[in-house]
Amino acid sequence: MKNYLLLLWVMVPAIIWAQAPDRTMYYSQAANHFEEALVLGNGRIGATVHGGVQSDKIFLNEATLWAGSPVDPYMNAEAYKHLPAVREALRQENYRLADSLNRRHLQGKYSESYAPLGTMYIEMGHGAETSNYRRQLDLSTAISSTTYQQAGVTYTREYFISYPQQVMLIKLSASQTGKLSFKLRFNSLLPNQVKTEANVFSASGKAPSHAEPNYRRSDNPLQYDPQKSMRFLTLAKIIAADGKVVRTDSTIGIQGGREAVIMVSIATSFNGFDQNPATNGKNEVALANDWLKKAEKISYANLRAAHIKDHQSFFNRVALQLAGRSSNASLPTDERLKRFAEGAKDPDLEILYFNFGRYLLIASSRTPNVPANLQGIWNHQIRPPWSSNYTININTEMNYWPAESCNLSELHQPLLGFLGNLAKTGAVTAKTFYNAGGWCAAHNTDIWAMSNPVGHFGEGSPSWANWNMGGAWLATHLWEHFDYSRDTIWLKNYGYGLLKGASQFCLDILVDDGKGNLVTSPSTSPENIFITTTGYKGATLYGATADLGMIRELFAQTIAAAKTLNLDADYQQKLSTALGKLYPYQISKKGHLQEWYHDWADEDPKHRHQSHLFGLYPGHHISVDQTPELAAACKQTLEVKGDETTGWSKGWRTNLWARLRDGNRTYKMYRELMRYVSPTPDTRYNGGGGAYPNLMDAHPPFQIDGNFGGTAAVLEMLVQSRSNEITLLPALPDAWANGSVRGVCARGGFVLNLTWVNGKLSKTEISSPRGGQTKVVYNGKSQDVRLAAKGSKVLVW
Ligand code: FUC
Repeated sequence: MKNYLLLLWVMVPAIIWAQAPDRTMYYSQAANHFEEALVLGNGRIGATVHGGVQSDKIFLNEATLWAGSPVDPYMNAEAYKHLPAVREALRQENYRLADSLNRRHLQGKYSESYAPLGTMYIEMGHGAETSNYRRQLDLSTAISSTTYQQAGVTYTREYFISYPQQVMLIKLSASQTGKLSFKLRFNSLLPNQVKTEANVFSASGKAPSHAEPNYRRSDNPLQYDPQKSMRFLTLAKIIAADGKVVRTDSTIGIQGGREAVIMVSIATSFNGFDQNPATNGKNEVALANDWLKKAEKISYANLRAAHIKDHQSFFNRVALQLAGRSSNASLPTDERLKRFAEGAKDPDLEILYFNFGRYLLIASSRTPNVPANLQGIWNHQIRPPWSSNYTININTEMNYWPAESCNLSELHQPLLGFLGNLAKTGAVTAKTFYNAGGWCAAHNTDIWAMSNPVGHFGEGSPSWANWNMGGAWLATHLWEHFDYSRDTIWLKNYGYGLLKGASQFCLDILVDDGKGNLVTSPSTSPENIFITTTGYKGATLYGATADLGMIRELFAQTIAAAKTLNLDADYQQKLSTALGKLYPYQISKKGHLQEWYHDWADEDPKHRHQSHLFGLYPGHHISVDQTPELAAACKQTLEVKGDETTGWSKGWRTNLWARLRDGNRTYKMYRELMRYVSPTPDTRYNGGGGAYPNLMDAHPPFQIDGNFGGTAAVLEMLVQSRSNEITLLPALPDAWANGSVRGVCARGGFVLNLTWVNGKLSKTEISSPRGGQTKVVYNGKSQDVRLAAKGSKVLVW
């Protein structure tokens, strides 16, 4: 009977629950801080809505609005001449000298910064007193709303950003005729000019031609060279059913109406990573006007319907249900989060966080060749933390961890397309810094696809500035995309060439360690500091485990890609010979996976980075079933590091524990990732990671990667896959004993629907759009599955 009721439960569509606490965020007060506000996006335009009563503040962004102009990859054209000296210092175990040479000679400029476009204010012509205030975001429609009552009148604002029409829509209404009065105003931290004409206001402005990172002291951190600066235009038009349009030099508004629609159109002059946005930019005026004109011809109801349809074509592909409804589920999201942090159960909140990650990817990753950055597309600061750039020693990659498994493969394309740009500047960096072929990228990149090591020619610590495996790591995304999609044509025409170039660079920089092993030299392990046996604390060494882990994964993938395409037999052979000679993984005296070539101590054994565990996750060459000793060493490393760390680092550890098949520890980490962090007006860099009231990841400060890491981890608990094997419920936590998931993608080109009851699979459906063969494993049993294109099958265990 109990089982029957549970089964009945998993079949009940979530739709009958009025509150939809697994896909609606709501609050009973307006947002004061960014970390409380609700974000909207169509993958290009971003908006952060505060829902204020008298004045609604909306931060606006555009994904391509960056400081800077095309990078000169030849910025340190003779750097490679110093490479032999660094290698020689390392050969002589002179780490101090190696650090100083690495720093002095093998660095380039910092990245440029993602720019805040501006803020739109809707100043309402009424008082501040309200009752029944509610502001919400429905993740299933990507529509946000603010409603409240005042003096017997109900006021409503509804906001969304249309992908099909490329404009933002805000509909304002009052329940009584004549009660709606408001005016629109705009300001920006960037130089801009506001004009009004009839019922339209326009703000045209420009981004800095150069912005210094927020951590670099400078007398002139923001420069505006008219020959280099990117331009932007924002148009806002009020379309009112009634009421009188009122206008000043800098505002437009409505007086005495009942209903009005504001249409916002934004464009920039960005014209590709290698085009000067000032002198050879796109015509942002024509673009913004064109989008506005086209959208205006369509009724609000039709714009809204088309928006929902478009959004749901992604959002509805996956559905997760977990049994149990907490009495907290009907509370405002910030309150639920606080109670959750105190230990309360709230399965719908766990689903909400998962859904929010999928929502964020749909909202931030739809602009060709422009991936979601450190803050997705939402940034209101002129010098945002870490330039809101692409930090590629973990952060950008983490943004895309859920892309394939969550059935959002198309949203991976902005990153994959960007790699084509990066490989171009990266070929110059490979030659000029390392005298190597192929292409590489270092610690950071930006919309201009800069690939050089950063640090500003000797300022940065080599521990982060000189790391050069960014291209290798990013290139693994190409194979992952193929492995999920099995799109051989894409692999042939696009992916393989980039994989080959990234592996070529690695092949060229490997050197013999004097004992017949191949190692990288010089090398660093992202952001960590070793202590040698003589007590020297440094960063530059030979053969960091992380480098070799990434190279192992990349070489194996490149070989697999070449085999799939039946190409380059000789190159395959070269790669496999090198693979066989790489310095093997070492297990330290204390039993953890050794991070350094030698068994050295760490300056900070609990450090947030754990790049040497790459082979366990996101890589695949360490696993509990195939390399149990290495997996046990990874576990020991994680035990030493502990669970308390920054947001993205928690996101990573959650996935690592899932790969170690420890469901309850994974679940514990997932809860840690969702730990309430209070919003603060200033940027805090200390304190543990978690989730802000708006569910955005707190590093702190806000950084979006942890959201995506958490979303990926949810599916990693339910399905794990390799090219030819899928494991079902590999790390199911006790807390999730009953549930179902639909639409999960697995490597090999498969899609799965699972239902489980009392911790046991009760139903498994597997399908394959292109057809394929795999082994499905559950609970120690396995079945070979072969499906024709569009074929599907129900598995019985
Ligand atoms: C790396 C991390 C930091 C931060 C920054 C954006 O440098 O070590 O924690 O996430 O990227």
